[in-house]
Amino acid sequence: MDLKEIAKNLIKGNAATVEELTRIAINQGIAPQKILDEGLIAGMDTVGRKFKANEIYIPEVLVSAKAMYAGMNVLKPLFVEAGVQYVGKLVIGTAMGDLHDIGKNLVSVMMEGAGFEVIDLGVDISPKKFVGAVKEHNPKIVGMSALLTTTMLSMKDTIEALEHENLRDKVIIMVGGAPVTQSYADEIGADGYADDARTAIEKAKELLGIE
Ligand code: B1M
Repeated sequence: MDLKEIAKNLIKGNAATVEELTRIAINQGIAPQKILDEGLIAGMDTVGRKFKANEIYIPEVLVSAKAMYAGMNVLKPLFVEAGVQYVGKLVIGTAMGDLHDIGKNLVSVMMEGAGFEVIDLGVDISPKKFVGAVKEHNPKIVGMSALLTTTMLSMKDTIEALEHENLRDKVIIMVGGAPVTQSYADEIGADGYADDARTAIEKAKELLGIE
């Protein structure tokens, strides 16, 4: 099977077809990693580039993201069985008091598509919960998303809470969301900032020192 078919259908947002083609590819004996790389990631990569170039917009990205999940859900158990190496673990959540999750979900799915193991904590995540998640999951990266000028302030509290628990130096901290800027990221001592999901992948890889 030509894995480009999976990528093409993912770009079109045909979740059921992506799921079916992923199963067919597995049944044909194609390695899960190859299906992920040349099917799902290749498709999501194109979606990310088109989104960045304003060729497509949020609704299309979300539909493609759903298709990506449909394929990932078929592949995930095989990765767990095979013990496939992820490029790194990311714990991500929306800042305390903030219920916006569309951007955070986009970042999550794109990072997953780029080979990261993603632990998505959800919305309204307090500094205490972030600290607990770092202790529990030992991630390489902690990602925080905020859409309100009020809630972005709690990102600083989370960094301070990690410092207080001597965990700050063990993780890379990335922040993003509409009101967040590079200068705010610098001000609160985050390691990385990205203004969209595609750049978030590039930044995460750069911070981890991988291609
Ligand atoms: Co709200 N809302 N909202 N809202 N909402 C905004 C953010 C607002 C700008 C609208 C406005 O007034 N013009 C405004 C904030 C004003 C401010 O603080 N400056 C606002 C407000 C005021 C509110 C309420 C307070 C309204 C009220 O109840 N009075 C309330 C707050 C609730 C709460 O959170 N406690 C509220 C509620 C809601 C809804 C529930 C109705 C809904 C959210 C649904 C959901 O998320 N499940 C909603 C929505 C949809 C919006 C707008 C319209 C769209 C936000 C969005 O999803 N954007 C928004 C107006 C706008 O932005 N035009 C607005 C699309 C998304 C893909 O972009 O999240 O920026 P974004 O993510 C991008 C990048 O920022 C980046 O990558 C993503 C993909 O490219 N990124 C990261 C994001 N996180 C990242 C993390 C990273 C790296 C990159 O590293 C970890």
